[in-house]
Amino acid sequence: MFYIVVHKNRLMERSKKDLKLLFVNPCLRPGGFTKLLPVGLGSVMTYFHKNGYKFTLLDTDINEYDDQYVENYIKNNHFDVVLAGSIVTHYKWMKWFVNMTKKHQPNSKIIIGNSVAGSIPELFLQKTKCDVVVIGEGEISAHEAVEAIRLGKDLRDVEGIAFRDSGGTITENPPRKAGNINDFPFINWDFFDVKRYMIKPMVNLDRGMKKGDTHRSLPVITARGCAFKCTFCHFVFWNDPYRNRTPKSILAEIKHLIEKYNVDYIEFWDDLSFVSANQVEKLCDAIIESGLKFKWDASIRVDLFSRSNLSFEDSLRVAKKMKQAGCYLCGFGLESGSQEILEMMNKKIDVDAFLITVYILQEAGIVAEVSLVFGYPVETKETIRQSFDMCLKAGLYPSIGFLLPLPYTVMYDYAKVNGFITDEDSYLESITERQDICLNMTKMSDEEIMNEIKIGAGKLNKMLGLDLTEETYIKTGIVQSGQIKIKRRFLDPEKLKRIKNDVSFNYAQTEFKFNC
Ligand code: B12
Ligand code: SF4
Repeated sequence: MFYIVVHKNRLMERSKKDLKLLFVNPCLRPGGFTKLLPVGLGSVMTYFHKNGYKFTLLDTDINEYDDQYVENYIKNNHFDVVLAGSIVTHYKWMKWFVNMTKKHQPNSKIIIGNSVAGSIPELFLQKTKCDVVVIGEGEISAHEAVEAIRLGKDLRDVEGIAFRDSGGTITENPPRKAGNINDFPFINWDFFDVKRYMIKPMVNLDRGMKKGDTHRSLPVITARGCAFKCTFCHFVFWNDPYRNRTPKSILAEIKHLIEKYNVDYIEFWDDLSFVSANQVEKLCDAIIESGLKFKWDASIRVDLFSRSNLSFEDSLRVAKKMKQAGCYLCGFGLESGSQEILEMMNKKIDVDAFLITVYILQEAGIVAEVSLVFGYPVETKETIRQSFDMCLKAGLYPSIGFLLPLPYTVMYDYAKVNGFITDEDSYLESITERQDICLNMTKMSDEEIMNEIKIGAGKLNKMLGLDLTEETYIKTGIVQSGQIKIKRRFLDPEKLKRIKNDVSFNYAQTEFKFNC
């Protein structure tokens, strides 16, 4: 039974079946050579589906719909609620999308999640005609907001959102406590054109693989959030404790993906997949025991082994087990070769741990992928050199990026306080990607920074025998690091400096408190 209540703003209590929902997947990189499934959106849609909702998906990414197409679609199709989410670098597009949708569908409710709105709820509601911003973890908050809209209930009772009421007042509700990560349903990829998304080129070629080889890959989230708080970083689970799924739950999802889509590669797209060697070892034991065959990659930190205070032999044993369990690549940030900058980043790593980790991974046959962040205010030519020196010692070509102050980070506040950002709205409209110098807060000119980078990247390019040109030092396209032939220096385990372990408990059961 359902009943209809006519409301001032034409909202009516409806059955779930009658409420027309549209989910929109924006295109972050038009023309991008690989298309990546939107895990967050997929998870929210799956949650709605599980709770009895039907919906339409407008996937502008895989279909490469241009803005004119999107506008025509919105003009010609009516929806009661329109939901979308994206990273904050997509602010300009999202503003356009929200205001355009409201123009054509003034009575639709618009709900926006992910960092584009959730990291700047008040600003987003001020600068757009959005009705509800979902802050942080999206599944339950978005569902409750839609339920409130459907049933004509007060949005004030929905935790984890900010909204504009009919009088135009903006209210931010109390945050929602993080959900149990093992309880969220496995993402139902059938809502997407999954086949077109899942076939990808092997970027880092492994033994026995040739250029042009592809893999069938899908993402799996094994953990939400991170146990650290670097000053340039923000992710939507920032205010939640670090949570990781049980090996049983992760493997059940992977088994399902293998059986249903015949995948052979899994991307663990976590902020931080493994915080300790113990955690990764448990998962590897479970993978090996399950007999499932697939390759995978994961996000780790430079101190994966050292933080657990493992001996060199034990670290290598764990890394070899990772390889045996299918680990193909581990990505991590050295960020800088300067200890002073690492401290300003609140990175809590020791530069020396980097060389040891790279060595251990490579000895085990795992591709190590490292990223650097240039452009902290105290960056100098010397510190840039120090960063490249570390990469030269390790024999690794890094992913090169620049400090891109994003809302809800210490460096964003720094940029505001020091007058680098005076108008947030126009700053956010102007930012692109970390591969571009969007805001230079150093004492060097852009040219000076770039020249120093060219020198360091040039040396690496030569040493590693890559065919990069000055134009592709930063936007490399594909660096086939699996093909790089370098002579590895052997490090003496006795002489390795280790960071004393300060974390030896299960992060999944821990609430972290941070000072910054
Ligand atoms: C995959 C990925 C990408 C892919 C995106 C592919 C895609 N289709 O999603 C690519 C490679 C394109 C990408 C690019 C960039 N990325 Co990225 N990326 C990730 C990564 C590894 C996984 C994202 C993910 O799946 N998360 C898991 C899901 C469960 O979380 P979620 O997406 O946040 O979703 C939750 C909420 O946000 C919300 N939500 C999400 N969508 C929606 C939609 C609706 C309707 C609602 C209501 C709620 C909602 O609910 C979800 C479930 O709780 C994250 C790290 C991470 N683990 O989050 C970084 C991350 C999102 N990326 C980040 C950054 C910095 C970038 C870049 C700016 C880096 C760069 N090169 O400059 C670029 C942006 C490019 C651009 N053009 O703008 C930052 C985000 C920073 C920020 N403040 O937003 C992250 C958090 C990494 C980090 N720790 O720094 N990225
Ligand atoms: S940069 Fe990495 S280690 Fe630092 S807070 Fe972000 S996800 Fe965590």
